Amino acid sequence: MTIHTKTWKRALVALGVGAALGFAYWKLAIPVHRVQTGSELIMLGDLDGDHRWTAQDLAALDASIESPQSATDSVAQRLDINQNGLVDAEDVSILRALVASGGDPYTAEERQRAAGIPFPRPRELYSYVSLAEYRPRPLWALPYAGATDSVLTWLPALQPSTSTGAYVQALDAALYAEGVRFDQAWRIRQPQLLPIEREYAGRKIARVNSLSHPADRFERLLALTELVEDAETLTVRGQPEFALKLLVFRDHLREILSSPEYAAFTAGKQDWRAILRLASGYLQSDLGLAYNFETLGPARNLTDLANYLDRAEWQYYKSSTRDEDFRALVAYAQHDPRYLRAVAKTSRSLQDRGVENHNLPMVLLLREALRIRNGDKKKAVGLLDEAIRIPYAWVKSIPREKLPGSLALENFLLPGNKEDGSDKSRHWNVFGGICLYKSPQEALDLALRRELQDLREARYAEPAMREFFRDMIANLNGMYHVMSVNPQLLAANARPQDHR
Ligand SMILES: [Ca+2]
Ligand SMILES: [Ca+2]
Ligand SMILES: [Ca+2]
Repeated sequence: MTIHTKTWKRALVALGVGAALGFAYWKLAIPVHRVQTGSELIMLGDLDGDHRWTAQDLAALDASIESPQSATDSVAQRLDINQNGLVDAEDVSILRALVASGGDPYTAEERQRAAGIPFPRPRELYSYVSLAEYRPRPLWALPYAGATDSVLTWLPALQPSTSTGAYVQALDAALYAEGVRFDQAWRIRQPQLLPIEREYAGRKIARVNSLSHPADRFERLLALTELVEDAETLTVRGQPEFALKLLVFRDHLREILSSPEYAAFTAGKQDWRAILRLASGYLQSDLGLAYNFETLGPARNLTDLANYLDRAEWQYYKSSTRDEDFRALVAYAQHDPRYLRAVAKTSRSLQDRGVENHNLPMVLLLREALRIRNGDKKKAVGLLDEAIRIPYAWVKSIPREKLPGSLALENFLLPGNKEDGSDKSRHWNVFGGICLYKSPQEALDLALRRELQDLREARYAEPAMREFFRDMIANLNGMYHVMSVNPQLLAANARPQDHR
């Protein structure tokens, strides 16, 4: 070995060691490379985003006060200056003080101190917000001019909240914000409703108003949330009449479950054929369809609902779902306060015969899926179908008897009662999807054949009969909602508003 080669070898080793040390230094000692920051700094109260507090911000505030729901989520977040989850009177007085001091937080602080009012330190007017986490919109808690003549008779008596500390306070704050939200949507939609929509809405509003017992707050909030979703997203205008008739048929299926004939069937005094004849009678009278359940055959390929769809098209819409779409939907389902309240409405086993608890959370999930997939219904249905299949292994790690009394068994995030699996949610979505890919008539036919097959396999026993009706109710809800939902409805109908 020559000296020359040795030198080369030493140099190489030195270079290697140097590179390793350099890499280690870069990796360990320079923090900026070690932590990925997933947050941004926002300037609270800067509603127009020009990094100053000026009269422009007050103008944006006034526009929000005029029409609270019209403010974007981002503006609502920056309006919550005291960061208590509410857009409240204190936020407004802080912003006014800042603007009155020429946008100088030090001057504002000095003046407020002199007047004996605690004021945020300038540094407190900035906040880091995580980009990865779901951030709920702060609740509206400022006086609302429309309250005085609202169809919600109890709204004027409800004071805007100042705190969400206690459970009851949180419910009241949510009720007030949801009430304001409904009132605004109602004023836009109400003049253009079709007679049948007006009748449904009238019944629901009467129910919300009647839930006046203090212990009924939760019920009232959910009934109100349902009304908000109806007013903001549902219309049968321009749709086949068939869609609305599906709701009438659904209501009749609920009636069958609570009928004397059904009670007689449960007691073993009535034949299963008689019960199914009640259902085929309503199919005839509500929808003009002739069905004989005693001779109705199964649909082909019953094992997988996706077989009913154009496979290539269905796969395209499902596989175009990106990982961040899933993450966004799951984050919503885990953290959105409206969804969490809706999905928390469950019953003990066998206590929700009419499947009243299931629909609202599905409506909210579909709306969020539509938002994530830019309003494309087929993509939204594909995203939901994939998401519903995500197994939540940790649910299985909790002993069954220790789980809350009621939840959709395999999937904590999904709605349903203790007896309901994720199937109801999947069918709600997929039969809705079939309405889009094929037609509501074909979706109904497939649903009937599918559920009848389950019933036949169980030899028409009562529990299977009950599930036949309950599954059909969930399917019909999905079909109606997937067809009728239009999240752009308010924007399309909005006109300059007058609250008085
Ligand atoms: Ca500004
Ligand atoms: Ca606040
Ligand atoms: Ca079934």
